[in-house]
Amino acid sequence: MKAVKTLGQFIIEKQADFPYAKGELSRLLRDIGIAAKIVNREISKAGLIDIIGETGEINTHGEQQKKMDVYANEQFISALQSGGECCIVVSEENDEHVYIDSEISKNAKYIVAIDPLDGSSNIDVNVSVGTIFSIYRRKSDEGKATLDDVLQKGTEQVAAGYVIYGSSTMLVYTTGKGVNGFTLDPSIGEFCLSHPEISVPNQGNTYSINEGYYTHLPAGVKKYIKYCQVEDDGTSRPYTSRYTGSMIADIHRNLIKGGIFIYPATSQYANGKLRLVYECNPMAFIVEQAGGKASDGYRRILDIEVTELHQRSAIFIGSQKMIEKAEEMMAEFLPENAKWISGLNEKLNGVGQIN
Ligand code: AHM
Ligand code: MG
Repeated sequence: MKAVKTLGQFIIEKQADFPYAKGELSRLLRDIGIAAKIVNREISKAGLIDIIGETGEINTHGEQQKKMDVYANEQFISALQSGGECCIVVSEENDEHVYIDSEISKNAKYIVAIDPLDGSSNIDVNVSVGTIFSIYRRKSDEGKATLDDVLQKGTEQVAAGYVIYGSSTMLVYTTGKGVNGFTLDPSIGEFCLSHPEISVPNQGNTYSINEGYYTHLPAGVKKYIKYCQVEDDGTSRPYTSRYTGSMIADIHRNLIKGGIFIYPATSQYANGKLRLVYECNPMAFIVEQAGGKASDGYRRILDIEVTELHQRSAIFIGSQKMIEKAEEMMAEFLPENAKWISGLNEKLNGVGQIN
């Protein structure tokens, strides 16, 4: 019989990868795992309890807050508070960064950015939703951390992961040494290693984008969509289109089977919809660690300067070859303001050069 390895056992084993660490990161990951189980418990009975629907409040992005968004936010913040390893939480559900105000947490080393319930509009109709998290080491050594500690580029992440509450519940994470996935076994209440060393196929045959926005899409994206739809035996086109409205569900599928997920800038939303700090950066770190690629159409997501907590970014993420193809088409239709994209000329290598 195959031995089961729980998330807790795996985290302890992997602590040896960080010889100078004192176990705080391991405890942080464990706390996130516990909160995920609590949130999962409530989501799985969402139709039975009064947790579906809206709170009547509007969140920081002008969107209706769902009851489950608020519940998940509280659970994760409370788990991080009792763990004592995190000094600040940045959440999609809070306008400002939240200080974990306790004696043990104020000098804690880590900052956690979180989207407690991504795709929450899907909860009312029983489609997969998820939690995304990203962990940074604070820049300052001690005392009260500041916003400056929080605004770090994606390359500075020490760990990132997501939980998908789907037909089964999974936690997938990376600490920069590959990506591993754990499935929740409800009979023992533990996340168990089910997808060791996840690797994204270089090329897939699925594309995910909200084609309802077609009229508002950049010309390069329109061209790429048409490319996906054209018959071509050599490249197994046409590709299949799959878009759930839950980024985690779409990216998780592409992570396992290969594919591309695009949420571009549109003529209505110049920087796209998804948030850099707690949506794009963590997913980019995971996908890169699994051998894939993540870009805003022109440059690597993880290299983008972070200037605001709720900054938005376009994202093209998934199988390496598919992202490169989409980037090639984006480069043919550079926006007028493309000059500010540093290093773009070098990267374009002669295609669509700007002066
Ligand atoms: P949310 O964080 O408010 O749930 O929004 C993020 C979600 C993503 O999961 C999904 O890919 C996207 O919004 C769907 O947006 P749209 O309906 O514009 O296609
Ligand atoms: Mg979200």
